[in-house]
Parts: sequence; structure tokens; C-alpha cells
Amino acid sequence: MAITDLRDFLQTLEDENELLRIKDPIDRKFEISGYIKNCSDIAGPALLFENVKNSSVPVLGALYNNRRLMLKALQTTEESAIPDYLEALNNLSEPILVESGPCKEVLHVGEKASLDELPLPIFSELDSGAYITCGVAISKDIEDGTKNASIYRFEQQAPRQLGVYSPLPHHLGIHNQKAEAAGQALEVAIAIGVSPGVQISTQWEAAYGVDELTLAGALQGKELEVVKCETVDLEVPAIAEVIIEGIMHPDKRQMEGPFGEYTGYYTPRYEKPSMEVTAITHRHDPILQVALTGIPPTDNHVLKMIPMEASCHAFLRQKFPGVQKVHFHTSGGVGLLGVVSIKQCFKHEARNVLGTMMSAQGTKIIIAVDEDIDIFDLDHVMWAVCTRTQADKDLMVFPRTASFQLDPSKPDIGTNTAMAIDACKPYGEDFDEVVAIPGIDKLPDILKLWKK
Ligand SMILES: Cc1cc2nc3c(=O)[nH]c(=O)nc-3n(C[C@H](O)[C@H](O)[C@H](O)COP(=O)(O)O)c2cc1C
Ligand SMILES: [Mn+2]
Repeated sequence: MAITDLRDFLQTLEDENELLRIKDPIDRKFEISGYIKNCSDIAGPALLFENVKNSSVPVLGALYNNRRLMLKALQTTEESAIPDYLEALNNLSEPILVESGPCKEVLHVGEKASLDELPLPIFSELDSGAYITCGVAISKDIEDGTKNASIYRFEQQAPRQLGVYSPLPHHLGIHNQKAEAAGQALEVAIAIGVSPGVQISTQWEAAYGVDELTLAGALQGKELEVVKCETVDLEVPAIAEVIIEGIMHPDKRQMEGPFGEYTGYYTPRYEKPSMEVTAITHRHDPILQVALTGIPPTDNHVLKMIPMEASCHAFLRQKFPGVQKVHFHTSGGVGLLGVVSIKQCFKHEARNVLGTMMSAQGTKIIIAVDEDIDIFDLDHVMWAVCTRTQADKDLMVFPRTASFQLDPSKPDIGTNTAMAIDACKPYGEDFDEVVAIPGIDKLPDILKLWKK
């Protein structure tokens, strides 16, 4: 079944007891984020805050707080997640332009548009203000018209002004850099409350010039329909809860931040581009979707996981037939810690895989394990590290490599020392036998027995 509307996904979750409605009055300052944090820490359900103080707009959070919910959003299983995602990448389709859609039910243009209509949360203690954290920002290259769609944070700076954080080489940053060089304003539209397929498509690390929304149709199971914006020359998903349109004026800078980021640390306050809101359109009764960002695990981490794993898996498999599974753990903010399982086909295959993974994704800590290890279970992974490695031969250090910008331990911006651990048994050599209990997989599920 296709899921083209976020509301259909919420209904599915509710039917499966995966949606919790919070009816108590909730403060948008720290309470929404606090609930989401507690819920994420126990891999809980999605949360719908129906009674946000001083607002009639309900807030949806924790929608992607764990992998179980992400698999439901992709309508897949753990075994099929990566093949299904790669299959979708082979079935890209241009969105279809339609006349109108639910995002146009209410229109506020110009002075009438106000961000104060939305109960934007304040997430973490030192955050400079309220943020949009789950909006899909759509913009175009002013020279060749190629499109981009990705998630970036937006700080509410005034009723009609947003701070924009899209550092280079992220594509909105490039769009804005090009527009500024030409002395032009850049048009931007932010879509909030879109289908899971649209949301997840934005985390595809598509090359510059490739529109991420061409993946949304295959992910949601039906072509994506888009409508024209009111005040900018852009197209946005027709089924969305809220659309914010605006322009980034060239060379306009405003202080932005601090903001608690996905590494679990604050990023500093400094001058960044900002966007003037020119219109807000929404459903009659919009739901505001938010994503927590901060100490893992959060929606921010889980959203990136499967797209990164699929790209990495496809890349490694081109060269290394022994690669089985790849997983980026939330504890590494997803980008900093990767585990790969390998059924080695030749001596030292694991080591070449590790080096390739370090260079392909800029991963800081990478661990290779044999195929008998459950790469999703860090306890099991560390058992392999403890019992199958010797530091003098299995630890590889790659000093000063290009890596993630926000790692607080970095010596300077974009630099990191990467570390790889070959926790595979040596290829072709005898190794002590792993303890096993015959028939264990045929015994009843203890959790089910216990709950009865
Ligand atoms: C919830 C969430 C929030 C994000 N916030 C930002 C952000 O504020 N700035 C940013 O540059 N990337 C942010 N990202 C990461 C980008 O969306 C991601 O790296 C994307 O692939 C970049 O796309 P691009 O290459 O088209 O720029 C966020 C991701 C998620 C899931
Ligand atoms: Mn892009």
C-alpha cells in the first residue's frame, strides 16, 4: 500500500499501538523535547501532543525515534530494507505537477504570514530560540535550474524571519553561495509534515544537481504530486501539513545558534544567512511535525541510517564480494561509528573494506566483524573486538583525514583521525571454536511466555 500522506502513516501506527496521544497541557519550551527524549531512550512510540499550551496546533514528534518505526515508514523489514532502498534508487521518477492539494487549504501571503502561528519548540537548554528541525527545504540552482530537497534546521528569528544553517558543501549552502555571487535572492520553500517517503528521500546523499524528490515516489509507492508555490517559483509536495515560502537576500547575515546538534553537543553562535518568509500555506487543521536533535538516539540519527547504509553497502559490494551487512550506530551520531560484517573471500579483505569505508563515508571509527556477529548489537560487536583482535596487528589508524565538521574532538574543522578495527578471525587460519547450544533457535520466545 502506498503512503502518500503523513496522516495515513499515523493511522497505521495508531492501529499498531505505535502512536501515543499526549493530552496533558505541554509547554513548547523543553517539554516537547523532554517527552521525545525520554521516549527515544526507550525506543518508544511516536508522540502526538494534542494540547500544546497557547496553541491550537498539535505537534507530532519521535516519529522516527527508532529503527522499528523507520522500517514501518518504509513498509519493509530488516532483511529487505537495504535491497528495497536500492531498488527504489533504480526507479527514480519526476514528481507530477498538479493544480492544488491539501497544503493549499489555508493561504497567508506577505504580511499575513506569521511563524507565530506554529508552536515551534525550544529543544535544548542553551538553544538560542525555537527551531524548525523537520522541514524539507526545496530550492534551485539559479544557473541551470537543477533542484535540491533536504532537511536543514531553521531558527525562528522574527515572525517572518528564519536563520538558515546549511554549511558548504551542503546543497542549499551552494545554491545560496551561487545566488549571492550573482547578487540575486535565493527562493526557498520548506515543507513540513510530508509523507515518510518524501522525508526519507532527503537523506539520500545525491550528487549536486540531482533532485532528491525523484526518489520519493518509489519510496512511498506512488508518484509524488507537487504544486506550485504562491510567492516563489518552486514546487512543493501537494500533500503536506505546512509550507513556508521565502527568500534569502544576498549577503544578509544574522547571528544564529547555539543549537544542540546531533553529536550531542552545542554548535556555536555566529553569523549565518537568513530567510524572509513571504507566505505560509497549510491544511485547515495542520499538524506540526518536529524532530529531536541532540544526544543519540534521536529522529535525526534514525532518519539518516538506512540511506547511508544502503549507499555504503552498494559501494563496498562493487569491489568486495564478502561484505554482508553495514550499520551506522546512533551512538556515533550515525556518521562517526560504522560496523561492517564480512564473510571474507580472500586474505585481508576486511582491512581493505575498512580503508574503503573510511574514505567513502568519512567514518571515524569503523569495525569489521565476521558474519556470525549481530552488527546491530554493540555488545556482540565488542565481544568480537575483545576476543578476535590484538591491538598491535588489528588496529589501523588513519591520521588527519577529511571527516565530519561537528565532531567536538576534531583538531580543526573537517579534520579527524580515523580508526579501524579488524575484528574478523584471521582468514584461512585455525581459531578456537565458538560455544553453541544445539536447537536453541527452535525454543519458544521467552518474552512472549513472560508477557502471557
Ligand atoms: C532531522 C535532521 C536535521 C538536519 N539538520 C541539518 C542542518 O541543520 N544543516 C545541515 O547542513 N544538515 C542537516 N541535516 C543533514 C542533511 O539533511 C543531510 O546531510 C542531507 O543529505 C544534505 O543534503 P544536501 O547534500 O542536498 O545538502 C539534518 C538531517 C536530519 C535528518
Ligand atoms: Mn542534494
